[in-house]
Amino acid sequence: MADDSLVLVSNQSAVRTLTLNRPASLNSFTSQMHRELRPALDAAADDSSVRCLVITGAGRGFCAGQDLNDAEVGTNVGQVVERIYKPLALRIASMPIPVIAMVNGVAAGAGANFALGCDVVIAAKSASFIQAFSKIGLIPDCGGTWLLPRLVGRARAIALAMTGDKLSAEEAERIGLIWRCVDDAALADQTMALATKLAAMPVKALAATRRVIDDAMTIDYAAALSNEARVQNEMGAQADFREGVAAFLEKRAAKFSDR
Ligand code: T3D
Repeated sequence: MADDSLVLVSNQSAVRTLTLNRPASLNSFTSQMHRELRPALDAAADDSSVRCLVITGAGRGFCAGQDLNDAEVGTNVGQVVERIYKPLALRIASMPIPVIAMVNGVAAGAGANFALGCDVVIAAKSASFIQAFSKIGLIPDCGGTWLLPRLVGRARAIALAMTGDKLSAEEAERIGLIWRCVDDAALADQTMALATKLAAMPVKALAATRRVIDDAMTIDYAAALSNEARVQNEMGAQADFREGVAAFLEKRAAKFSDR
């Protein structure tokens, strides 16, 4: 029987994949999809057997942002952003495990910024990124105003956001908006290879790495150095650190378990 969930959940060893599942509308976000997505993200965060999360879309798109037919559109856009997109972006940024966006097709509006907020973005060559907001009289949301200038600099951030032009995945990789662009046929395998590799690593330290790098963007050099000392102190007290050092000295593969 077909699964009519709007967020499909699958597991491969320690890697969980969430697939946005409204392919006929390029997986644009509806209220119902958000009602399924948030608990699915929380469940991945809370399940200690999950050590890396992959997010992708069904069909030919990744996510076309807010569904413009959804009943909530036009009521109070600011409230939708405050109530839905802000917590969504913060949920991704606070995941205790690495999160990979596997961008299989067009990512537009909040769908683009949802992807860009993930730790690593891998896109198929046929995929594209569109800051579609300007075309409907809005500004970038779901973290776009914060992410874009940090990823590609102010000049490109403003031009991308103002024009709403489609950026190919190859160009997105070239300007540093995403980590990598790969052949369509290789997308799933290359993403799973990376996810499997990250899942076997000390994921607690990987999540802390994201945190300190994000912190460093808003504090001065001395404060960043102090932050490194503080978080390193936390990491140094974890079993993963002891295991990593022991494995190195014993010339064996490490088995990390902290989360
Ligand atoms: O409350 C709030 O709104 C605040 C939050 C805002 C956050 C946002 O995300 S605002 C930005 C919303 N997104 C957009 O404006 C993007 C709209 N979509 C497009 O511009 C194009 O669809 C794409 C450039 C993404 C892809 O173009 P293309 O030619 O490959 O596909 P298409 O034919 O336009 O779309 C295929 C179908 O998906 C089509 O349906 P149909 O005609 O086959 O029945 C199209 O209407 C539907 N679709 C695509 N995007 C959306 C959508 N339906 C509803 N909402 C969408 N965002």
